[in-house]
Parts: sequence; structure tokens; C-alpha cells
Amino acid sequence: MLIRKAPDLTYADVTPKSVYLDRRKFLRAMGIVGATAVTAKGLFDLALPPQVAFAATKFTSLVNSPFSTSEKQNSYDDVTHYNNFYEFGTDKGDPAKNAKNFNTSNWIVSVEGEVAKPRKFTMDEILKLAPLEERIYRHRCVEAWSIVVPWIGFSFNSLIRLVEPTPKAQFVAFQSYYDPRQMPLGRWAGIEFPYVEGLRLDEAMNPLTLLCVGMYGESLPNQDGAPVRMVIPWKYGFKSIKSLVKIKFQQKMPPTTWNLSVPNWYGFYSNVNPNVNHPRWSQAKERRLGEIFKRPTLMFNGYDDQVASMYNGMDLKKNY
Ligand SMILES: Nc1nc2c(c(=O)[nH]1)N[C@H]1C(S)=C(S)[C@@H](COP(=O)(O)O)O[C@H]1N2
Ligand SMILES: [Mo]
Repeated sequence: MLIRKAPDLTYADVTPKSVYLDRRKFLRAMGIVGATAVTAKGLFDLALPPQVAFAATKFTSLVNSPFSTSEKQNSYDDVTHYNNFYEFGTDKGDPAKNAKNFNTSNWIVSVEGEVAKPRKFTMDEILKLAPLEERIYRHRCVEAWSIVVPWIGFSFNSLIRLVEPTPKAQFVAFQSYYDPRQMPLGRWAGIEFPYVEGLRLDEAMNPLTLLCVGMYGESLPNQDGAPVRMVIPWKYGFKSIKSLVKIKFQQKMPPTTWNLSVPNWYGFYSNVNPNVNHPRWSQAKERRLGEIFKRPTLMFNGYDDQVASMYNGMDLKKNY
């Protein structure tokens, strides 16, 4: 199959799964699908004009980020088969199984609220907003496991500058895509959808806050939040909202999914903090996926130099 390289490959070029399925239907009607999978695939390649396969976009010429950790990266397999993405089920293996056919073509991200220049972005426009960087970040889930991931994206503040927040903009609200037909297990997840999150404007402006479009050199797999998500590495993983469709600048602190669900367990800030325990378990240590022994959790997940000053004078036990 033919896979074109990043610069001339647009998101619209990536054949949506529905087209692929229709082609299989067409082949089945002609009686040529149905032997072994290998034979069917061979025929499929022969019988049709060459087209771009349903495959990840490979990103070339990525800029290395000074914010990257030199710690050992987790395997692609770890990061794509141990996920929280409750829209696709609550077991860690569910998103990999159930997000396979998630349709992310013609994706639009709407930016609205207290900005001088509200606008809607296509994925192609987002990809051109700033040079794409590889950022290798530690990611610490509130459930006390952690991973190291080579994300791809750029500082979210590149987008913020473009839309020009008004003086009233003090917070940024984020919203995930939600479609119960594509995410039928969402009904049983026990949390409200669409998934919503938020940051204070200074947190959103912090260069570490990443608008993320890929990982391991490629576009994001569906289970990791395709086609675009946030990554906020000094906060617990649930702040890093996936499959983003709406960004709203506003004066008021926005509601957040896990705070709405269990307010005394999950606060708005949710900074990684080994000294403030979850009511049900300690946050002092974490298990890096693939390792046996636990390691100590670092304040702000080890990003204190870059972020601690934003919380000067705040009681982090109260503002958890
Ligand atoms: N829309 C949405 N975003 C989400 C979640 C979710 O369930 N739905 N889970 C969060 C949690 S708890 C974590 S730890 C991270 C996991 O990201 P990863 O699967 O890419 O490692 O996604 C976060 N973003
Ligand atoms: Mo998480």
C-alpha cells in the first residue's frame, strides 16, 4: 500500500474507514472477498487503483524540544494499550479495541468566547500553526502509574496568540468530541460526556502546555486522543483532554469532568503532588509501566522549575 509522507499528505487524503469498508462490500459483491485474509488483501490491492491507505500520517522534520526528558521512553505498545478514554470503555484495554473505527475525518476545532478573533480550525490549519516538535514528557496518571511519551505538537500558546484573548479571558475551557453512536460504551462509564477540562490562562500560556497531534513520529492513534488533544505534563493525566473539538476563553473557572463527578477527590488544579494524597491511595509513589519497583513521585511531576512560580502563595492542599 502507498503511504505518502507528511508535507503533501493532508488529513482529507487519509482514506476514511467508511470508504475502505464500502470497497470491501463492493469486492464481496463481486465475490472476491472471503478466501483467507491474506488473499483478500492481495486482491484488494490489485483490484483497485492505488490509493492512500488508512494509515497514520508520518511526521518528518520534527524540531527537538529543550523541554524533553532524557528518561527512557515507554514502548509504543504500552502507550497504545493501557489507556484511559472512558468514551470507549473503562478498562485500560478498551480504547485500543473500541476506538479502531472512530471517524476523525473533516475534524474541526472551534475557538470561541473572550477572544478578538474567534475561529474554527481544520486539522490542516492546526498542523500549520507552528513548527511541529517532538516533546518527550513524563505523564503521571492520578491512579499512580506513569509513562514517558514522545508526543508531537507545539506550545498551545501559539494558538492563544493567534486568537487574541480579551482582558476578560482568565480561564480556558476545553471540550472533547462526543458521539454516542460512535462511543456506545460511554453510557456505562459513570461520568458525564462530553468530557470537559480547563486551565487558568497563565497555565494555558505556559510553554509546557502542549497542543498535541501525534506521538512516536506519527499522527495520534484513536485511543490516545486523535486527531488533536492537550498534554499538560505537570498535572495528573486526566487534565490532558483527548479528541478536542472546542476551546473557549472565559472569565469564570470552567467545570471539569472529574471534579463534577467526585469533587472531594478531584479538584480544578490537579497538579501532581506527592504530598497531597488521593482519599483512597497515596500519591507519594508511582509505577512506571514496564517496571517492577515503584519510584517516588516528583512535585509537579518534576516540572517544578517551569511551573512552581504560577502557584506562589497558593495553598496546594486546598487548591488540589
Ligand atoms: N476525552 C477524554 N480525555 C481523557 C480521558 C477520557 O476518559 N476522555 N482520560 C484522561 C486520563 S485519566 C488520562 S491518564 C489520559 C490518558 O492518556 P493516554 O491514554 O494517551 O495515555 O487521558 C485523559 N484524557
Ligand atoms: Mo488518568
